[in-house]
Amino acid sequence: MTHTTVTSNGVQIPFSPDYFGEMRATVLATTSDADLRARYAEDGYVLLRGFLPAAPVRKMRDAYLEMFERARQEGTLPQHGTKGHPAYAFVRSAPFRQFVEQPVFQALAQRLTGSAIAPIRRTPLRHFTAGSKVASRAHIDGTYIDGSPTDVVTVWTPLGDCTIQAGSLMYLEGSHRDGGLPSQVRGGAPMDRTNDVRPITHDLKWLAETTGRRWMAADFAAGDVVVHSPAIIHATLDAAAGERLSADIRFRRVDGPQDPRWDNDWSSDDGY
Ligand SMILES: O=C(O)CCC(=O)C(=O)O
Repeated sequence: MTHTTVTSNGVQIPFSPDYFGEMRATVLATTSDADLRARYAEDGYVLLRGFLPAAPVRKMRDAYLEMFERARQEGTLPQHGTKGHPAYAFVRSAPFRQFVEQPVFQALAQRLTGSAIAPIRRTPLRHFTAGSKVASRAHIDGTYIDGSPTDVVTVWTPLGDCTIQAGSLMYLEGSHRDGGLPSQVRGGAPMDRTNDVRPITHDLKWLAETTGRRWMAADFAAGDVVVHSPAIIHATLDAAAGERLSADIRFRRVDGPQDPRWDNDWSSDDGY
């Protein structure tokens, strides 16, 4: 961790131990199911280094970026993830579907929940272009998906290396254990997008100071994944070092709530 200041949606946050902590990694092979679940409950996330071989992850990245570059050069880029955008076609393509349907993802979600689980078809592909001051605002997934924390798990999968400088995902320490937090801070939180009530804030420095919690961050390499609870507040930094790509691969308990919209492929304007 060598940077002194980082930004999210253009807002600066000092890269210091007052604001940031280092995520801890879990070694799947040497961790029992009970310990894995205990850690997930305690941290609200489980970071798994080298969960996938790096080469197929990089292949996904390259395949998408090739489509994206072609469309960019042709000048035919609609809003990210809408019909006609490469991300829209990509999440519907056979290689991407094969990638997200790898049995290891479902087996992981099963181990973590200890229940029968089913995949959620809708798989967002996030792409923040290099140098753009645009990032995921602080939010909990529970706002976007119907389901209680134990019912849905997200396997956040960076498509390629994703260092802190490149816009890594971060978690507000222990925030999943305080369910009242989002509504407590919402009223007074700075917000750059007033027409959307779902994010909590784009000002990650403000949120850390207001809650007295640090952002837990890590430099990710291709093949690393993080499983997170829909109750934990998370956000990303700006993509200051290259194209920033990731997929949110989700599962739900089969005996939990089911939303028919989960069965559709993602598009960024599906209102969900
Ligand atoms: O990758 C991102 O930018 C956001 C990911 C996210 O919010 C999620 O996986 O729930």
